[in-house]
Amino acid sequence: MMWRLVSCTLCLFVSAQLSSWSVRAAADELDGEVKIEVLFRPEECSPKSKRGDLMNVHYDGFLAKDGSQFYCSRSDKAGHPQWFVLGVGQVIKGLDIGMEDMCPGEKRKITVPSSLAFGEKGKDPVPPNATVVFEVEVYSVSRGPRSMEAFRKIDQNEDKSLTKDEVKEYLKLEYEKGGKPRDEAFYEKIMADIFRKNDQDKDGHISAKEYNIYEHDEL
Ligand SMILES: *[C@@H]1O[C@H](CO)[C@@H](O)[C@H](O)[C@H]1NC(C)=O
Ligand SMILES: [Ca+2]
Ligand SMILES: [Ca+2]
Repeated sequence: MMWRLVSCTLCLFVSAQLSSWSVRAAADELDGEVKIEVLFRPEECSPKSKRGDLMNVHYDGFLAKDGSQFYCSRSDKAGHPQWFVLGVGQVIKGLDIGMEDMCPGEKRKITVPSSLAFGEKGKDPVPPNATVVFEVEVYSVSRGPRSMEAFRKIDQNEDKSLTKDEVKEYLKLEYEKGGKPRDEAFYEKIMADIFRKNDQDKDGHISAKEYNIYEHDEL
């Protein structure tokens, strides 16, 4: 396939930047729609992703106009798939929309108008007003963590603050419930990602406020 021929080594972006690209479209710039093409869907397609789910995904980003690649998670962070919470602005709006209802193993090509991607200004090396195309492959979809119900479940000592131990314990339970227990290194990786994205004041705890920062997004 054409897209695949573009080498991953051309990637210029790091994931820390990607997760901070929370481009929110104003109502008056919703002129384009996200186009979704399913490239592969497993026969047994569940669970299906919804807002608030923790996703583990590989994604490559290309400019629609010439197919050049500007992001590739496979060459970033030693090629580990990326973790993010769906639907809360941790990725561009177009991916939050385009990755709903996906199951592990599913692959999609998602075409995103600039208004739901990097906007009129662009974000180097993405030029202004650029339509972008993402190829995504989902590795896992797990419930939460971002709901008040989940928060209370994770917060075992009920002090309205989540420690790393509490979050890890919760993740382990979730993965064991799903019949897929993982090794310590796996959990450490997720934890690092979760705390980097959510522990805004870097005090080693996720407060209810930090956790619930996207409450207005109707999760
Ligand atoms: C981007 O699009 C806006 C709205 O159509 C337009 O005003 C602006 O000039 C464009 N910018 C560039 C660099 O093409
Ligand atoms: Ca606690
Ligand atoms: Ca904190």
